[in-house]
Amino acid sequence: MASLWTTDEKGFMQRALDVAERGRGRVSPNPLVGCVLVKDGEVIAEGWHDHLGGLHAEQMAIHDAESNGHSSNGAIAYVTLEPCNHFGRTPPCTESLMWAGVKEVIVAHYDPNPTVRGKGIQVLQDAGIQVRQGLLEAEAAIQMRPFLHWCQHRHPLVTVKMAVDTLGSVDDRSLEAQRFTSEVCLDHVHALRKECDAVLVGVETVVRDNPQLTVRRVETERQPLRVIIDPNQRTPEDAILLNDEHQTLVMGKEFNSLPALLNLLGDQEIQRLMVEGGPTTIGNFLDQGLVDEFYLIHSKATHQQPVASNIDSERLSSAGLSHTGTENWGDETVHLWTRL
Ligand code: AOF
Ligand code: ZN
Repeated sequence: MASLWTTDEKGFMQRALDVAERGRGRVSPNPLVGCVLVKDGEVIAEGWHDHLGGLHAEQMAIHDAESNGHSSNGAIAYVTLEPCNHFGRTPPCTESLMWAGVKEVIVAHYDPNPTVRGKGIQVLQDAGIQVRQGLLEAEAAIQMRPFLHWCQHRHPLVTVKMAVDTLGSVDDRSLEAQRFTSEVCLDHVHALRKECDAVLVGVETVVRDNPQLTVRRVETERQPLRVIIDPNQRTPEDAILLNDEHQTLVMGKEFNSLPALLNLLGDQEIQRLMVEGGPTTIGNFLDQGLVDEFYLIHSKATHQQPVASNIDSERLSSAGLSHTGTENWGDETVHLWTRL
């Protein structure tokens, strides 16, 4: 079947997806959204949802057109998410688009938010604006995956990060707790943490590493909620997690059932949870089929007294994950496994 969309149209929506990236790590629990306004085949303005509480993408694009001396009247808006039709942190984008005189709106992905669902497109059509939906929809779905996942399930997308040595070991018992991956790799880990609303470890990790679990190596305006699974109250009183200025939740034995914990986090609008625990905690998430993404970091180090990760391709596959990519993070090779 011939493509419904022209190359130019795809290019404009791709640009909307690209500008949406500027909000990454800054907009949760809202999705990343981008918008470009096109007139006579030229982009006259662009906008994105920049930070929580900031303008929505469409409104920023309309504003951008005005400040560049362009009129939005008669423009086509390419927007990665169905425009909202509700008064929330901002007034409805549907009204802004109408007032701006936009003649057509092309949408990548519908908005599954129950207060918006379907109505945004309907309202625009009722106002005589042509609307087409579905352009680069799959790409938009990947970009806003935690938001879509949370709208559907009301609990967070679970992203696991685990580093192993050449033997598949996560730690060296012969040494004090220490990092065995490169500095550049650590930068990537912090960038990934920044995209997550919460970071979880088991109490073993707190006892052994006394970690901070904050975002430090990349710029950020907020810190993730830290979560410790600690059924037997073993978190040391002087643990950094309990004594710095950031928030930590200690989950006791009533949260031995992980789905209940995920629901509780979902209620707090935690849309993406990073699990950085040791083999026991990560194994529990895997065995219960609760992992959506797994970053397996392969270091070139070899431990003297290895602690087995018990993670291999077979275990990841049987937890419902597929190998979807390989990246280099400094000296390390990272295999990404994803629930498709
Ligand atoms: C849009 N354009 O750029 C975004 C939208 O609380 P609010 O007012 O910021 O609304 C958040 C909801 O609006 C969010 O859950 C999602 O449904 C939609 N986000 N909509 O038209 C945007 N970020
Ligand atoms: Zn909006």
